[in-house]
Amino acid sequence: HAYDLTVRNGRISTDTATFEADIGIKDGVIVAIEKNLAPGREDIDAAGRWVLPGGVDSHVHVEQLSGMGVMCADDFHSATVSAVFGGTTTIIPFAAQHRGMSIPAVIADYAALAREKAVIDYGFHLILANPDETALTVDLPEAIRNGITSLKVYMTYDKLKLDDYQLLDVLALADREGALVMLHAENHDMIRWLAQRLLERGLKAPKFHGVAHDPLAETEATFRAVSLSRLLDVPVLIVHVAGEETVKVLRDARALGAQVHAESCPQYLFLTAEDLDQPGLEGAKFCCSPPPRDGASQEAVWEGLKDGTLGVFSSDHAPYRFDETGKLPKGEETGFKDMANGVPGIELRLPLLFSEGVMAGRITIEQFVALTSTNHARMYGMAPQKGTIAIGSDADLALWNPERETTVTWSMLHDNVGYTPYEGRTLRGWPEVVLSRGRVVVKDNTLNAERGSGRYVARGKPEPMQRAAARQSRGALSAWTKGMKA
Ligand code: DUC
Ligand code: ZN
Ligand code: ZN
Ligand code: ZN
Repeated sequence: HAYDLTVRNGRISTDTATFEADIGIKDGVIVAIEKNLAPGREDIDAAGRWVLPGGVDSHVHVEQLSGMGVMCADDFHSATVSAVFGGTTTIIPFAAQHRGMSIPAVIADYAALAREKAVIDYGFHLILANPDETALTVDLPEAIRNGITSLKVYMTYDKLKLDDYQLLDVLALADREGALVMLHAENHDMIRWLAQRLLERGLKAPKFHGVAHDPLAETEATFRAVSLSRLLDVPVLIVHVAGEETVKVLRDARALGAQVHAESCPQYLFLTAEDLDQPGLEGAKFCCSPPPRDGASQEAVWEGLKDGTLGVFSSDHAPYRFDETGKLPKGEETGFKDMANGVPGIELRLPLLFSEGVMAGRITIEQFVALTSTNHARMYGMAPQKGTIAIGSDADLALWNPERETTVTWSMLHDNVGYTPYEGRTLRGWPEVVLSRGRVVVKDNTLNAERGSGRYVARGKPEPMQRAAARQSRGALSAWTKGMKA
């Protein structure tokens, strides 16, 4: 047989086109896309199914300690199993430095955990908490050479926050080495000041998390991040965009020619601040940072996803159990300042957007592919190996049944969190068969993949950094600033 496997008679979509064809797979790679292929050693009939590139989730937290010292509920096994049941075939979790930890040791630790447990392919971003001389001159260049070509930095959280001077150091380094900087943009002192006033008044219920993290804290920090990026003409990516005004700031910045990219997540389309306002501590299940906002912000995020202001749609899966090991470290006494920030979403990211985006007519199927897969691969240096259906690309495919209706309940999911913020919603469309490098990993609601069968993907230069190099040779910066960046 010319093919190990064929996927026949499906309706294929990429980020730019939809067509009917068969797909031939050999040694885990797509080697043919045309009608009436010869049979393979095995054949899957995809008639009536939509054949899409497997999702790439470029923002997930796995086996990570939060800034507050709470351990994620998902390890590299449960997280990747949950991902693949939801149609995602590649994840980029974080290797998270906390202050005092050596960067090479952090990366080695996460790499060992993933190597042993992951069932789908993965890369890593580095979370950088301590941009000291060794980090900037030795450790980061080495990590970037090893395929960790993006790093996340924080503008808030006592234990992670970098000041603007440090952020400029990191941007200059990323520019030199060809890595993309991801920013958690919230104004630390605005949040701290508001939280202090709330706590002094005894207001500690989960809903006050949304009050302390005022939308302006996100908007201000985003504008500042944009300005730092423009000062040095270095690309940035703002993660987990929540608010209407923030989307406007980003759109205006892009219109000015700023190299500003941005991400949003399901929680900002499908949840609001009102979800945090519930009896007792129940609202903690919807607590993430930035918090979900209101209907106008949900609309703004939809618009941003449609017009390209928000280029990647990730889960920001941050799995904390609803007990003393996670969201409620102090039991009944837990206040909004004690709750781990983050919600699960690795399995439902694609089904939610498919149902409420594609089936509801808000976005096209090609936009869905771009937002959930192709744009991530390009943004983070994995294209064209990941994120598309093309000859030579990995055979990472999801076969969607567009008509299947599913009412979400946590017990059908495969994470370790114990709840889902999307309980009870009915979704249209589901990825019933999922392939990772030509292996049929999910079929008939059953997993077929060994622990550790996922592979590390050493990532190349992110596309924004490739474009930045070309643009700087055109001299967008003054000679003075250019010299200072070097
Ligand atoms: N930032 C994240 O990226 N995820 C969860 C919480 C946070 O602050
Ligand atoms: Zn497991
Ligand atoms: Zn963040
Ligand atoms: Zn996150």
